[in-house]
Order: sequence, then C-alpha cells, then structure tokens
Amino acid sequence: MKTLTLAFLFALLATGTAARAASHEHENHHDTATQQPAATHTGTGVLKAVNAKDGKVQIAHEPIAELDWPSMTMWFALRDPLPKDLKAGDAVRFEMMQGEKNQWVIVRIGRK
Ligand SMILES: [Cu+2]
Repeated sequence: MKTLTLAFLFALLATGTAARAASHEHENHHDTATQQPAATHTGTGVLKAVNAKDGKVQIAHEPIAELDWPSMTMWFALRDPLPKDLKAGDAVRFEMMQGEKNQWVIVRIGRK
C-alpha cells in the first residue's frame, strides 16, 4: 500500500513537472485553436527589435490574460508597415489577431 501511494505521488509529480515545462514553450502558448479566429487581442510590452524587410517585430510582451499567455519575448508579423516613430526600446501597445497558419499578426501598434 505504501509503495503504491509513493508510486502514485511520483507519477503526479512527474506529470506536473512535464505540464509546467510544456506551458513555457512558445508553440504551446501560441496554440490557441480554441480561440475565436477573427478576434483581436490587446497587448502591451517593449519593442525589442524590428525586421522591416520581413515585416516583423520582436516584442517583450506582458502577460495577456484573455489568451492565458505568460510574459515573454517573441516575434510578431506586421499587417502594415511599422509607424515611423517606433523604434527598439519603445514601450508599445498593440492589437493582434490570428492570421494564416495560426500566425499572430499585429494589426495596430503604437507608443504606450
Ligand atoms: Cu508570446
């Protein structure tokens, strides 16, 4: 009985650890298949890098509760060219929606 209980506890611990590790993976927090496809979500963060050629920005974003996202640094596609007054280091507020292939696309961005 004691052995069984211990084995059960270890199994629980192992499961918990695996679940926590997975939740920190980028893919995982982007897997929002259950979300409404056309909904926009608002985020805030700091602009870290700009790739104007590919139309992408890297943002260290704050947690986004409605998507259950933790804070993290990630790349977003831009639907439109980045406003000229924005540069790396700026605090920003942005609106995004899921585009093709579940990629997150920023549809509006500005200084916070
Ligand atoms: Cu992210």
